[in-house]
Amino acid sequence: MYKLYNVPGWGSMCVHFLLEEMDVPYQNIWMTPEQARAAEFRDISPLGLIPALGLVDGQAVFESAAIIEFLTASHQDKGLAPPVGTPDHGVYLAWLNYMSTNIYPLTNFGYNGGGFTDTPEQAASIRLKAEQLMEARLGLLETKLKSDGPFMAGSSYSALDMYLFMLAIWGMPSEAQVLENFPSIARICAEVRARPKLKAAIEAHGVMLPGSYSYD
Ligand SMILES: N[C@@H](CCC(=O)N[C@@H](CS)C(=O)NCC(=O)O)C(=O)O
Repeated sequence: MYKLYNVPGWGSMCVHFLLEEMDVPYQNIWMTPEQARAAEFRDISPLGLIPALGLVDGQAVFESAAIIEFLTASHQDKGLAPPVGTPDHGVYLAWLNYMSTNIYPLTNFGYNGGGFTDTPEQAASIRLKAEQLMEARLGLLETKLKSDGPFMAGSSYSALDMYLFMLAIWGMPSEAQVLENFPSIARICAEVRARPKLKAAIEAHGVMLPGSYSYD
């Protein structure tokens, strides 16, 4: 059985949602931030980052995009990604990695400058720049959704929509601003929040109400 290393409101959200949507057996391991930062967790996730997914043979997959791709490829019958090896799958991977490498890290810069500075003044200016970049990079997704939607993978709901939902929850300066600026992203968020299979997990992360996530 998979083991999900899960911290409420952290990057394990998208994996938690996907596992619930796929309805595959897994053990949910709730962790505190302190447990995630403890030295022992680095045996599972080398940088001590959440999410991580324990596998049946004792190995672990880390990096959110790798976990999402691994799960959707391992359970293709669940239909939460285009079939592996098709052109649509290539495009799916491109957008998954676009979000994990170009948008997710910006959220880290929202906290104390993401570890790139020790001074509060510099952290504030890093945060401001991260907000501007997030606006532009989410804006690109909004444009894509308008031309190739209604979902991130085109005509079908997929793991990408759950990933985008997580990023919107973390939106800077706020989720409310993201939902107001980007109506197609807002529509995706509303659809993910309304998925019956996800209700319990979304509530467990405390993000059912738009704007309930806080960086503080
Ligand atoms: N590139 C990683 C980023 C993961 C990441 O930054 N996770 C944050 C939580 S959202 C974390 O574990 N931070 C550790 C900490 O705050 O100590 C991924 O996509 O999985």
